[in-house]
Amino acid sequence: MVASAEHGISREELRLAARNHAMPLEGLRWPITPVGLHYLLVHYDVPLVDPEGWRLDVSGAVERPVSLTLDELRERPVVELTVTMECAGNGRALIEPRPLSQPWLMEAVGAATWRGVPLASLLDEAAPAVSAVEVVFSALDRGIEAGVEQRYERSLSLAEARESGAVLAYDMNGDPLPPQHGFPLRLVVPGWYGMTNVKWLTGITVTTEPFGGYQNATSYRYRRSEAEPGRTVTHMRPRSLMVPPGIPDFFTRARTVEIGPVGLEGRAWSGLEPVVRVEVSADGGTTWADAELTHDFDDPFAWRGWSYRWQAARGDHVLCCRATDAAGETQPLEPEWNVGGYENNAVQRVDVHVR
Ligand SMILES: Nc1nc2c(c(=O)[nH]1)N[C@H]1C(S)=C(S)[C@@H](COP(=O)(O)O)O[C@H]1N2
Ligand SMILES: [Mo]
Repeated sequence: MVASAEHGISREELRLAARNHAMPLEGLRWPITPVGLHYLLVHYDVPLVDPEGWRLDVSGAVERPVSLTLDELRERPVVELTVTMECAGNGRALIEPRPLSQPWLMEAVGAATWRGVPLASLLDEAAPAVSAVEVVFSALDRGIEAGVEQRYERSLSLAEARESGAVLAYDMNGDPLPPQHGFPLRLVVPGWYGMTNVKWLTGITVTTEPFGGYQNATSYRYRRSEAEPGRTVTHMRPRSLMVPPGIPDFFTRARTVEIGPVGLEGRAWSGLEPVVRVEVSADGGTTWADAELTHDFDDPFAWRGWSYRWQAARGDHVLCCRATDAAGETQPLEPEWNVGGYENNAVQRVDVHVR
């Protein structure tokens, strides 16, 4: 289902947009996004979870099933990691015609420090069978999507589950997870798009068959047409964003800045390889100049800061930024259309009036 730009935003899209908020772009100023500014996406309803009755069960094709309370999880060896997380549908509302779903512009992102238990250690303890192929992560939230009633569930291959550095997180930025971000426990898989990071986690099931659940087999597939099977959506493509300079117009959010030197800043990230370059354009992407990169975190999947000193001349300008990762992948100027509106990492454009 799609809508053209001239159709405007429907009531349903507006309701989704109001429930699932983005990070205001000035939030890029913080190296770790304050919790209330981190983007939010909830497919169904935020569940109310009683921590006393809650358990994490590791079961299926394992030698030793494990069932843990929250206190037992907190007593285990701790890991902490900072990751930038972005929704796979970020940029969806900028693709023409617009796929009908959560209508993100480009701010469905945030960075947080997660603390919890390494997934690999728990899997080792449960001892997956030699015939095991996948690990399914099951959550407490339920709903209906495209007519399919389900609980939110996603799988990883057993190798990905063991080797991706995934964490079963109970703290976000030093406090217990807030309800909307998955209390009491969520999966965090560094470098992957948001949908992989299952919130309200309660079950981990090792399987000997590939998981055919909706969120893997039907949704989150990159397809150019409804007819093709497509490929799975996995790691975040390289992307950079800037803090819009100057002051905004209330309604259009167009920017006004004073003539002379203007400090531009932002952040850049990528899910497969680290970002090695950010460039800035002041003419809508015709000419580019290198920005300076900072290295704020040792975690490879946390974003990097960038800055650039722009000599603003009187008139109207379109500012852009683009990131390149260590594999040489660069952000495109235009998005590539696909059915779900996924992986749109086209460069940001910011209209600025210099006076
Ligand atoms: N149980 C559950 N986990 C979930 C979701 C969900 O709806 N239910 N949404 C996923 C999607 S699509 C994204 S983008 C991220 C968003 O995480 P956040 O809201 O903490 O930013 O959570 C993922 N995990
Ligand atoms: Mo998402």
